Amino acid sequence: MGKQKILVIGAGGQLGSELTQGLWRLHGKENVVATDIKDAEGILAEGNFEILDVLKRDAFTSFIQKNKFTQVYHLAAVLSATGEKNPGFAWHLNMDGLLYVLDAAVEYKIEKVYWPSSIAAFGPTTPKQNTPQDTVMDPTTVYGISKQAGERWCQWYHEKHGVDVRSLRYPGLIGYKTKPGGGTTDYAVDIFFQALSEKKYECFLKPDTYLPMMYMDDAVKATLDLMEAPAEKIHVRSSYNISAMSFCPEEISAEIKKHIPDFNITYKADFRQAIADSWPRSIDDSRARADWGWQHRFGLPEMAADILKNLPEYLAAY
Ligand code: VAH
Repeated sequence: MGKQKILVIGAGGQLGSELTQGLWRLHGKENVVATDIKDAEGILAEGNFEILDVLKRDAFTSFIQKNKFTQVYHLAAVLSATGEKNPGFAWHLNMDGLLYVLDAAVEYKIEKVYWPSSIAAFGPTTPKQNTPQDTVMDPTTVYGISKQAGERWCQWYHEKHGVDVRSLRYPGLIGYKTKPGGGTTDYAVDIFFQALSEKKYECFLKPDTYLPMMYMDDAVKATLDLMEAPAEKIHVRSSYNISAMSFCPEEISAEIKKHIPDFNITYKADFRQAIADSWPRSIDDSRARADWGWQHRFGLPEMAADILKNLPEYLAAY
């Protein structure tokens, strides 16, 4: 593989800010261009950053043509809860944004494209436990519908145009370097910020709502491992199931209490409960483990300890 030049679209988001740092470590800061529709904040400002709106198609395509990127990580998307409040824009960004990237990959022969799918592509009739790689998918959110359709488009562009596009069906991602971004699983992000600042948290899901989750460090490693794997090992061109753990609000609260004994959680379920109830409880990711050696490292205790150790210092620094 020759000299790499990497573009990250939506670098300012929850995944983007940490994946960009992983790309700096792998390829060198000078070879990564992080972009978003608003100015860089926090650690992102320490690398190459430009304002870029993937939906401004002509300007986006010219940017791709001028910079001769070898890889594009397209992360810009509206998440599940926010998408239900603005379905038209969620479909426009999540669907048209992906198609503009895939068309640019064909036209300018971009070597590799990464696009995130989600367990939100599954729905209420999908088997809930150990959800298989290939199964019924009847998503009930605009976000989930866009992820299911996006997976089909990724496979189509690979088969019809040879685009080396790769994808992961992320579970709920938990990180501490950005505030929650409008996801249904983001209770498990916000709870840490609230536990440290207020020692209490009002959860918008019921205490026994089990969902597949993953620590951001594992999500970044899975993404880079997938993208660095030889093409002949990638047998799934829609999107790979990956998983690390499943937990419910009651369990993450108990884990936080081990570090902050007087932390208190209350529950007030809202519209996001119905979204969570439509998703799997646990995921079978044996195909990813077999094809390219996926292996998670963080369970709930390790994740909670790592976040509560690092978050205070990170908040003080940024
Ligand atoms: C959301 N964090 O809640 C995202 C994720 C599985 C959920 O895709 O919308």
